Amino acid sequence: MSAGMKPAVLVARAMYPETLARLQQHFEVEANPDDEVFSPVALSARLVGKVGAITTGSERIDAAVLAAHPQLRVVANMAVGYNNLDIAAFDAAGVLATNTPDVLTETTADFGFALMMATARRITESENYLRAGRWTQWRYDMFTGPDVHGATLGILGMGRIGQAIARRGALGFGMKVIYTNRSRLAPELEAPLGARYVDKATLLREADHLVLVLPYSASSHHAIGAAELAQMKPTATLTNVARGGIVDDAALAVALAERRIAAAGLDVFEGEPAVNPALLDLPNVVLTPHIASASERTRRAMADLAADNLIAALTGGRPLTPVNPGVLPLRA
Ligand code: 8YV
Repeated sequence: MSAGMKPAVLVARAMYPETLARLQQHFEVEANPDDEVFSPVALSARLVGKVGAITTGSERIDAAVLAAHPQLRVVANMAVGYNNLDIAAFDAAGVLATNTPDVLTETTADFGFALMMATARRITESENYLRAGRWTQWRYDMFTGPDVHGATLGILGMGRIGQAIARRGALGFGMKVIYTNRSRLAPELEAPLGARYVDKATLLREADHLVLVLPYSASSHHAIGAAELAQMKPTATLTNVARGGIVDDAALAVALAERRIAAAGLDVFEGEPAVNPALLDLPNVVLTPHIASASERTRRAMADLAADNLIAALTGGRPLTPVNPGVLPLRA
């Protein structure tokens, strides 16, 4: 880079114009206004000469990509989850990864709770019935489902979003909260929620509404499969606002079809945006296109935080939310 030239960065997907304008004050920005989802080959071509990138869950950056682009110093992921980034490879290459935690916690918890309620109270299923012109009379057992208030809320993955969902359930709906997590919460976090730390078998057995909010990794792949679904109550619901691949979607479709659990709410899917066709045919599943963090304000906050991280990392500042701070300070 010759003196006076701005460093080049890639913004891999379409982005708020205001965020792009801010990035352009510091960088030569290659944007993607058409919002094309790049194939690995196309992404690699776009990364030539770039020292930084803003990515989303749809771009995978692994050891091969990092090796092909040794000039790359920082990847700012516009998501709290970063399973699309191979962090061990980032560490090995000395490249910084950042994510967007905190700013989306409450918005994602709102949606997780709403999806759980829609699932339990059969909101989309009954709406489809109404829209299809099938509602001709009231009936005592029409679209009855399990209650939410007072029920047992099971949380798998009690991080920031899991705790925010638990708070809604405990304080707003009088739910009993049980949770399974890598480690037990501190007593001052557990106590106000009345939350009980249980093993996974107890969680599956006791939850009336099980909500998944854990990160995706090799160890959480198919954390909910046929064996786990078989341990749940036949009246229970399952809600996934975490990542596709944590649930075995094919096994879930079978369990829903055979009514081994009552219903499911899914915002994330294995191989999304493709959705297992077996799920599409079922009435007792609420399906949404990965929108749990999609409030206007939160998406802007995520974009701003990703941009702030990129700017800080490349202008000698301190990135706000590094995933692998061990690589700091970045090489010049
Ligand atoms: C994003 C998410 O919308 O933050 C996450 O981990 O799943 C969502 O908020 C999605 O990952 C796109 O980057």
